[in-house]
Amino acid sequence: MRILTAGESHGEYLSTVIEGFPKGVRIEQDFINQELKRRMSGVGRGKRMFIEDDKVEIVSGLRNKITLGSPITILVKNNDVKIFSQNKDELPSLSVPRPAHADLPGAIKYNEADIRNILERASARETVGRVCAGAVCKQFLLNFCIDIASFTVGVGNIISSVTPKNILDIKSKIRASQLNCIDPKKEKLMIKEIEKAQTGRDSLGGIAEIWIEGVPCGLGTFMHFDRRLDAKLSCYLMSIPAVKGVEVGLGFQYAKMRGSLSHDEIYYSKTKGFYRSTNNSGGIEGGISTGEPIILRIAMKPIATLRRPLKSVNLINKKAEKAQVIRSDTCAIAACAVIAEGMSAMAITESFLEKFGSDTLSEIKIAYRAYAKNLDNL
Ligand code: EPS
Repeated sequence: MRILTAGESHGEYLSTVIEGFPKGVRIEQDFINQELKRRMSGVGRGKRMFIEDDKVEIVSGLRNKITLGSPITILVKNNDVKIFSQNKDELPSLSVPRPAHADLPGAIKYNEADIRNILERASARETVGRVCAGAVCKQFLLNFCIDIASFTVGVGNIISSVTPKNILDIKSKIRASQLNCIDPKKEKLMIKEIEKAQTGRDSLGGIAEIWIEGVPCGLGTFMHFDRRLDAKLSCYLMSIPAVKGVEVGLGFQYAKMRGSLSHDEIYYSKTKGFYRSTNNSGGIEGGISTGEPIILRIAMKPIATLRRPLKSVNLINKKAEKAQVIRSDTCAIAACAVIAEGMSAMAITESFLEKFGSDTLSEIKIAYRAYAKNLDNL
């Protein structure tokens, strides 16, 4: 499976092409729209979210909602269109880069004096396409009872230590949250923190946790570095704009602990087969899924655009100037978590298809059942 996204932040459409996706999978457009709606929500999002009404048009790859095995093309129309492929556009050029954004390295790399030509593609608006692809993958995975959820762990230095029981628990708790959070007490403080940053014309990052349940033991492999499941997941999560850290299971905590106190001991029972009573590994050992829930964490840096701008230098005259102030979010960790779910769904689907084949859902189901039967007989 290959996934391509295209489109500029203020171009006419954002588009996604999914190639190599199995034939015979039912895809509900409403499911994708729901995921897009989740991506737009969360306290701290900017004014653009009130302008857009992200909804998909699926223009290839489906017949009567069922995938044909041909490339799937998904379009999302932008409401805030300012650059047109034909006519002269309405956007002013920008020449003072924002620290921490792609502005300066992008302008240098592409020998560009107008930062507008860099930021239009570097904008996190591109993640609309990823959420679309993720939502398609999620619907494939549900055929095998593989489900994905996420929650906000922290905003700035307000960190929740509440651990969910399972995905059902996460889903029921985030329903009432304005920040994709499972800890109502800490959520209040997180919202206050965002409001303070808003008043101070500042920005914030955060931490989110992603849970993936139902993955059988055996996805990914140590046989080659790029097929390790943890490597693939980390790569996909790290590719989300503003993500600067990824942890699998205990992650950085492992480094402070002894093996005797940190490794998941192995048990066996006739009903469960092999199992662990702890899951510090985050459900992946040796680059292979263990069958336990996969647990990942991402750290997002504060949004790069500040309304109280930082020091910068004008690209044209090289004089010191304050960075460009443009419309942006104050905090987007809740949205980032939804994007992370989508990226995780892509990575798991790729590894799943690698193991069980990729032509048709019915063939994949046969291969999966045969493998699952073997697991039961262990
Ligand atoms: C975003 C759309 C963008 C930004 C934001 C996220 O729209 P606009 O630039 O028109 O306000 O609000 O992008 C960034 C944070 C960024 O750094 O580029 C979106 O749809 O998620």
